[in-house]
Amino acid sequence: MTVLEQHGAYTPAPPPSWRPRTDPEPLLPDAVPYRVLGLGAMDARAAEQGGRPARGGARPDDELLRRLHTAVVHGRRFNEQATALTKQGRLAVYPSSRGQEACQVGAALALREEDWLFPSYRDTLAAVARGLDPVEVLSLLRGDWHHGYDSRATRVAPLCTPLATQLPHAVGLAHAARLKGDRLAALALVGDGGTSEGDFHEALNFAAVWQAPVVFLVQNNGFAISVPLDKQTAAPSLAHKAVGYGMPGRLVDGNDAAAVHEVLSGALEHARAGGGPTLVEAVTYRLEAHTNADDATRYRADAEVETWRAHDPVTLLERELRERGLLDDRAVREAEEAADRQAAALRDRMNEDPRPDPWELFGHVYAGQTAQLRQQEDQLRAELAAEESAGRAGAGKETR
Ligand SMILES: Cc1ncc(C[n+]2csc(CCOP(=O)(O)OP(=O)(O)O)c2C)c(N)n1
Ligand SMILES: [Mg+2]
Repeated sequence: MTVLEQHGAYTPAPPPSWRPRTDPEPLLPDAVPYRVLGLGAMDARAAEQGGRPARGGARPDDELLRRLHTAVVHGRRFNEQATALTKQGRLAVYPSSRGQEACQVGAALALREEDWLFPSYRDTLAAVARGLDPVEVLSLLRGDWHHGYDSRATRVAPLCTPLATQLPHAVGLAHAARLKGDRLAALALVGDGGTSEGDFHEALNFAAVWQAPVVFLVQNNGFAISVPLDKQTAAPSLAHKAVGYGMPGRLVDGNDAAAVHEVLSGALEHARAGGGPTLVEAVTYRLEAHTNADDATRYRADAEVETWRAHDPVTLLERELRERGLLDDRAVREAEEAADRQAAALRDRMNEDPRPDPWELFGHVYAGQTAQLRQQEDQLRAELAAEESAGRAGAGKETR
């Protein structure tokens, strides 16, 4: 006898406690990435030809465009400087976000002071654009055991290297804030590759079930090291994944700083107001290798990179500002010179040798010291003392 025969006709019905929040339709992302920059010019051309205006049509204010431009110019220069510091042995590794500056800056400027940012290792610019000290932001990539800045004071979690583990942290913080009655949102950044991690699934599921005030920004830069997106997912877009969790998905042009800023500002405000989480996919491209230790020519064609250079986030903003009469050659030069000065200051500070306190190695491992650590600490003390007395003896000989 089968189970069906035993119990009669089986009518599938959801358990009574389960109620889908909405129809799937409003959760679905747009078919094409949302854009803002260049639409004015496209509208003008369309009007000349008697056509319809371009989709969207939002007009960000001039002041915001200027701020975004200054920040992306500084961001690009910062990426160049940090990459140079790896060659000079001053940074252990650097994952450049060249090409992704609009995502980084758009994200940072969409945050309010009370909000939290949960970055990944590639999101140094977002942390710097939020106002953190660049040297502190680079601490981990310099090889320091410490992540460099005070997360509580800055409301920026450590740059996270284990993929997607920052996402459940962001959801936990956002949920706790809601329980405490704090009106804030958490913005968690993750890469396209990170969306294949279990932590991504768990974070989005919890966020939607709890309606936590959190926004997930996937920077889809085409690759997870050498793995292209088509080997990562069979979904129509990464933003579509939102629907399965019961939250809205938004697709945005990740090279368009104004569009990223607008979409994230809206999603963050929705979250702060109690509307729940949003998944935003920003379509962008990593113009450089995964890190300075990677050779991107082994897995992608130069022609592909060139196509994306034509859609460069810095150029897109510059063109828009020039079209609106807000930027001329002199202003561009001034912005670049200011970015050069900041990069030089960063270089000088990074050229100073850090003086780590060796005893910190043992200080924060366990609440109480273990016998093994005590032994290692004694060994190090003896070695340092021997080095110091050898140094004194050497110095003594030289003066004689
Ligand atoms: C849990 C975990 N697995 C594997 C790695 C090794 N790893 C470092 S970066 C990376 C690719 C990540 O790609 P993506 O999420 O697209 O971010 P992107 O580097 O493109 O910004 C991998 C697999 C890791 N850091 N953490
Ligand atoms: Mg990627």
